[in-house]
Amino acid sequence: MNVIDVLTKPFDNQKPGTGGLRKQTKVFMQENFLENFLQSSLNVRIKNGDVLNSWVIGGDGRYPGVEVLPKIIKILIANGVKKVFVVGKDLTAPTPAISNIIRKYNADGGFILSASHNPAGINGDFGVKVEMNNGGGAPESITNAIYEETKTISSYKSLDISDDEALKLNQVEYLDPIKDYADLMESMFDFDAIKSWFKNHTFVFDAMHASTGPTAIEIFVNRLGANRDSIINEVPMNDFNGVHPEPNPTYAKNTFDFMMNGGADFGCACDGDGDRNMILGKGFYVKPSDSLAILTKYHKLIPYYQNGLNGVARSIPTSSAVDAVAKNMGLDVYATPTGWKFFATLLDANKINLCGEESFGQGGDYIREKDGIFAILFWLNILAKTSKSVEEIVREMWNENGRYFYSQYSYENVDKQKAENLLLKMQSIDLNGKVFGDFTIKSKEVFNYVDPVSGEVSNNQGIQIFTNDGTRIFFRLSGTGTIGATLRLYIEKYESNPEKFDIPVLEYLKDVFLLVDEIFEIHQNFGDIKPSAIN
Ligand code: VG1
Ligand code: CO
Repeated sequence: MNVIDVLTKPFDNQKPGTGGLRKQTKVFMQENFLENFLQSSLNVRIKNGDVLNSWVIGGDGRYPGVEVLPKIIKILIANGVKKVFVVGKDLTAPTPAISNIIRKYNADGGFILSASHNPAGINGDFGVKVEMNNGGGAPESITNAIYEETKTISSYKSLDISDDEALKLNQVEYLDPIKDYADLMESMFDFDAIKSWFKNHTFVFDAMHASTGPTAIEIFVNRLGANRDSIINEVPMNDFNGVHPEPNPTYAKNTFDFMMNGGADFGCACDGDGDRNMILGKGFYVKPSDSLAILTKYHKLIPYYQNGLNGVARSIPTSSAVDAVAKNMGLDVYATPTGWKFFATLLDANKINLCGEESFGQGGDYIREKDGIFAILFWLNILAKTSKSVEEIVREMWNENGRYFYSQYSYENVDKQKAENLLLKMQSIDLNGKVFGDFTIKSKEVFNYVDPVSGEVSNNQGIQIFTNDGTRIFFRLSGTGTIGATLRLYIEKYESNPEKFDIPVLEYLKDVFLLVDEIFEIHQNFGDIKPSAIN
């Protein structure tokens, strides 16, 4: 078996985004596109002086993960990796379960073949999340260096063996991650209490035909006694059955409607790669930002957190509900840029033990990825220990702290150049003291982040505006889209009067929404567009 150098030419579009490199599947399938990116990623680690002894390959099961597996194995072994762990049947496993494998087997890194919640298949998207030895996504210093490598790469390493031979190499070990992950969850949560809860409550879990189905069956049905029928869309498919596997009211509409019509006591869903979750009560939708605040409030009910937390973190666009709860409990709160990789240093340094994002993601210090099933078990544990309903839990929090009305608006697939120009303009423009209708801009700042642990600087992570009445507006461009650009607008407004808590969120924020359109000249720039997903 000889190591060979295969000549290649650089691509100019391999800059990793919020969660790795994501492109349309057809773009990824161009000759050497994947190979270039993987070799560039390994080059950066090798140049950093890291010894790459063992490596994990996982994925959310989307096409063409299984098809490209032999190529990846050859590249890894040719680069000196001695042990390759291939995770999941048909390369299908939730990202958090893969993160757990990287940590448990002390791997030096990993490639997760996933474009997360983006649709899959030949007409969908594909992606690679580059993982570090802590089981988390590579920090910006690494992804920027990878991007530089991709601009000049001229060859990649491989082996002169067939695909079949590559799959059978004795350096390759195939792992089923489900047992390890389920054991981990069982060690963290009160499974006896949840088992009792399942005896007299109804439940639905929507796997959206993506990676979480088999893990959900093992945990909720086999270990916790949930009804087998309560796990729906559980068969993983390499195109996710054509659905957009994003667990929110728009894309998990059937489950959302079922729950809003009172279908079960508790409903939930996970995204394509299982790191996001949606939480629903009977006729009640829990906003992800509120969910993070509630997990924080009740953390002592969870055996794993019974001795308390050191601190919590949220991404900057996430609502401040968690800040209010944490303050009451005397906990530190950190605000990081969007993307789970920014939590990793805080988790590694044990400054925080729980964190989350408004985009349906929460997780903790036991791995380095967000984790849909973790958040769901956390909720079940709370329900089982308090004997309250989802709605009661949320309303109690609002009554204690006030309600942070919050919404995220995404304008998908807009002109990229125009979007980038708008962001640049908003970065430089002076808005302080400007009056728009009933609102006066109190402050406008560009969010530049200095990692409190590593000191790494990440500039231009979005624009934050406060108005005179305490409204907070955040604006950034998405880093996970694959066509055009996506503008993300986040609005938060605090309300202390309980009589107003039941005003529908979009109605409550209507005036601010119009203000945002005016400030950012959305219609002037992009014509008559509407936000295509409102979370
Ligand atoms: C989105 C979310 C962000 C999340 C990221 C990856 O990024 O806003 O909170 O961390 O997706 O999640 P962006 O740049 O499109 O806003 V996943 O489940 O796609 O790995
Ligand atoms: Co995801």
